[in-house]
Amino acid sequence: MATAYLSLGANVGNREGNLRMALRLLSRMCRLEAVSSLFETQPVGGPEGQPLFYNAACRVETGLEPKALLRFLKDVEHEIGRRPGGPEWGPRPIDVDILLYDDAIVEEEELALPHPRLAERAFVLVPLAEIAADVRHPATGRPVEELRQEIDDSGIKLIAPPGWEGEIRPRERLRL
Ligand code: PH2
Ligand code: MG
Ligand code: MG
Repeated sequence: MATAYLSLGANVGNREGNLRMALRLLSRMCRLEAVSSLFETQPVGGPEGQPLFYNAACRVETGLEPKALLRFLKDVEHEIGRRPGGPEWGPRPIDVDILLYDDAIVEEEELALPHPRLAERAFVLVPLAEIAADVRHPATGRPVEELRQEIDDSGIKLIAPPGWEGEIRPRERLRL
């Protein structure tokens, strides 16, 4: 089994419902270990004026290899209504990205691990730091909490503390 950290984002439709549905579908192939708080975040990149995102992060245990996990996440996205195409970084009902997969470092066209923009993005690091503060970036060795302290988090607003995911109980309840 491997430990993976995933980022979840949505800015079309029922944003919270879509994230919750993604967590529910993930449990088909992954054991959900922890879920962060839910945040509303300013869009980074993409078309001018696109809607605000909801973002969260989770930790899973999975027997899927990285590329199989990626394909599974694409299926989850498809099931929630995501379709290929549209502008880069544009509006989407759901996006589930692999941030970290154990200590794997992968640089391939299909998949890059750790996520190449992990350390630059407040909408990733703020949720991730809640569930992975001491986890080290496999390439730089720097703990997530240290990376989180260096970024501007002014575009990130807390919507709901851990537990928002409702009846999909992760194994670890966070007390923040
Ligand atoms: N995802 C992107 C591009 N920009 N901005 C926010 N706030 N949240 C996201 O999840 C996001 C984004 C590409 O996946
Ligand atoms: Mg993404
Ligand atoms: Mg993606």
